[in-house]
Amino acid sequence: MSDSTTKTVDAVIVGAGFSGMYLLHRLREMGLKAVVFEAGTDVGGTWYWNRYPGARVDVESLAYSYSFSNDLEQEFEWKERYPTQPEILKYARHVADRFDLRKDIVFRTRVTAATYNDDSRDWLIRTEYGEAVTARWFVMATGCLSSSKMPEIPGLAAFKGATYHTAHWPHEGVDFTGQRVGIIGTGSSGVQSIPVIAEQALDLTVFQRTPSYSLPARNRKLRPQEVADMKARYPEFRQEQRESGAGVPVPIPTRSALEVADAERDSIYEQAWESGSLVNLLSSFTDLAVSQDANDTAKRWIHRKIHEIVADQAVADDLCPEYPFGTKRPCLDTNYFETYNRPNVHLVNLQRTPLIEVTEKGIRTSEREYEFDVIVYATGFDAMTGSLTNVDIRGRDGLSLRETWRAGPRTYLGIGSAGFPNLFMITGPGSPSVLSNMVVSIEQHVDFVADAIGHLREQGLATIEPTAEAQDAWVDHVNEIASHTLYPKANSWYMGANVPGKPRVFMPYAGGVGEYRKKCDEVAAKGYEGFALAF
Ligand code: NA7
Repeated sequence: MSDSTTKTVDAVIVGAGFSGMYLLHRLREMGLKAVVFEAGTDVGGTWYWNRYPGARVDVESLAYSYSFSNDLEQEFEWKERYPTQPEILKYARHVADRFDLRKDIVFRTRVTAATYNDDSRDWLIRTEYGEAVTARWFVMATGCLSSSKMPEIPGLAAFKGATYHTAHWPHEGVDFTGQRVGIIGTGSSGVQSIPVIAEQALDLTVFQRTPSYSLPARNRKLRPQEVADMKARYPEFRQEQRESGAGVPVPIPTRSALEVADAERDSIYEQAWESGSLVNLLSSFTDLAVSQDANDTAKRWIHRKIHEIVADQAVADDLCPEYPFGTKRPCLDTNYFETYNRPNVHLVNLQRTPLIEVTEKGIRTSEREYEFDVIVYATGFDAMTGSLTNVDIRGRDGLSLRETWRAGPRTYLGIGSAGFPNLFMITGPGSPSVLSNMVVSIEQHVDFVADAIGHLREQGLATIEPTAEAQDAWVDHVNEIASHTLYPKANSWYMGANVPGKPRVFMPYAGGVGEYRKKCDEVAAKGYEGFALAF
């Protein structure tokens, strides 16, 4: 229930990452009063929290940036091909300053609950401090990788040394000099941080449950001419991004991996490997994502590369993934596999010797106890749904989002969920989200949501909510597309498989950014078809 002390705004946005910032800007331009709640002390979202050594984005800076302001595009000077976390954070802060966003962002404040009131058609949003705000529009701009996850092993609190999670890295950094370090996790955060930690630490032991496919980033300083060229053709490039499969324009493959001779196939993989672009490798052929035989060619080729780089062939064997290439998020690295040639780096294959517990002194596997000064958890996230279900969201008649999604997330377009009027998700499950350049998908969702709100206001309408039929059809469509791919074959966070007890459902939409945008545009053009709009 709201009371006289409850503040009222038009929109409450949760999260001041790339989504929340742009949405705040859009809504303000439309004349709405919006407030953003952000748990961190600054903007940046994922790039605020993930400060671990070596953290970088795996999409090129000139493509991983907002397109909504030509002035912003022209004035910001990216320094590196794949920017570091500090550079991306600098960009986010620049955007916040440039568009004067901070005045409507409440930092250090976590939203804990949100309840829809069917009479007033408003949401009542509560923060951890008991503060309450009512708003007609409630937007979860909480990101796909923001609810971090510790491993499910006994004794986590027993360890007497220092403990860090890559997603909650201390702002002042960590000095590993002279330290014996253990790291659990070899996803992107592990793959990026392991080479950097290894250079400093006395000794680094990597605990690997599943190996990652990883490609050398071939990062470098941007050349002034390429920056100038891109700035000159940004409008055209942005359009290509929007129409592409993953928000990164690449030539569309025309041939199956199985219809070319071995030597030619190898040379195509080699070129992609040398280019330092994941999308190039993923789109080498038409069928890597759908045919096991085609995918096996890429898998075998990458295995060969790993065996060429890693001197100890038994270690190389352990570093070779068995699941199909691309079905878990592949990584982009700098000297990852090379790091295993260092004498101070050791790999523990948890598939052979599983983790048993964390002890006072370190980590015990089924084989032995390892002693450390520091343990780093690079154990990832309760991805895509965690940050949504962590807030106690109650829709019509007290319907709980957490309960409704117990068997897996159900959305229409990854934007809304039936039973939750005026609740929007930015890059929610059921949208291309994590299978794409996030900034491209974020801008598309923010524009969709802002336009929908504008449409409702123009028409004097109060609520928008997916119909159950449209939602069921969309969920079926998302599943249908996934079922034609190899994605379900891996135990990935796309499938919820990294969180014990989480339902195994392929969460992102694998139909591609361009196709998805067309669908959303059609929905909007037909007066928000599939949504019920009401006075
Ligand atoms: P990821 O990719 O989810 O990686 C987490 C890693 O931690 C992965 O290797 C996991 O093994 C491992 N893990 C998680 N829980 C455990 C337990 N209980 N025991 C042993 N090992 C465990 O998260 P990241 O932060 O690296 O990257 C997230 C995304 O950020 C990335 O995909 C990019 O999009 C950017 P598993 O594979 O589950 O067997």
